[in-house]
Amino acid sequence: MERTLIILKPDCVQRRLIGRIIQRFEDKGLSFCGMKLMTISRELAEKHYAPHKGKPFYPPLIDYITSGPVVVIAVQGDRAIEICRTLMGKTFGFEAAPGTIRGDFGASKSLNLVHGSDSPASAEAEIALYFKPGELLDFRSADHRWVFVENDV
Ligand code: IDP
Ligand code: MG
Repeated sequence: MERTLIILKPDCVQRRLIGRIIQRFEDKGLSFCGMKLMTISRELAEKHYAPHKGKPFYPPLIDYITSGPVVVIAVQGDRAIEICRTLMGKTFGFEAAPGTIRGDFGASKSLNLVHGSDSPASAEAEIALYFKPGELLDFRSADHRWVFVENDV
C-alpha cells in the first residue's frame, strides 16, 4: 500500500470546500492515515517548494501557501500517488478536465485547491515534512480488498 501527501490549500479552506474535496478521495476508495489543520510557516513552505525556487511563480507560491489554514492529509491506498494526481487534474484550473478537483473548482494557474505528491520519493519526503512517524496510523480500511485487488492482472 502506498502513501502520498495531499494538502487542501488555503483557497480550498477559505471557500469552505474541505468536506467536498475530502469526499472525492474517500469515494475513490482511498483512506487516511494522518490529518491535521495547520498554517504552514514560511520556513516549511520553502522546504516543501524548494524544487521550484528561482521560478517566477515561486515568491507568490510561498505567499499563497502560507496565507491561511490548510488541511494536510496522509492518504493511503495501492497506487495512491497516481490516483490522487488523476483526481486532482492538471495544474492550471482552466486546463484541468471537468470531473477533476481542479477542473471543477479551479480557474487560475496558482489557486488550484490541492497539492499532491508527484512521485514515491517526493511523497516520502513531503510526508516526513508534515508528520512525525508516530502521528501516522497503522490502519487498513475494512473494505480494502473490495477496492484494491491483490493480483490485478
Ligand atoms: P502541481 O501542483 O500540479 O504538482 P507544480 O508544477 O509542482 O504543480 O507547481 C506547484 C504549484 O505552484 C502549483 O500547484 C500552483 O499552485 C503553482 N504554480 C505552478 N505553475 C505556476 C505558474 O505558471 N503560475 C502560477 N502558479 C503556478
Ligand atoms: Mg508538484
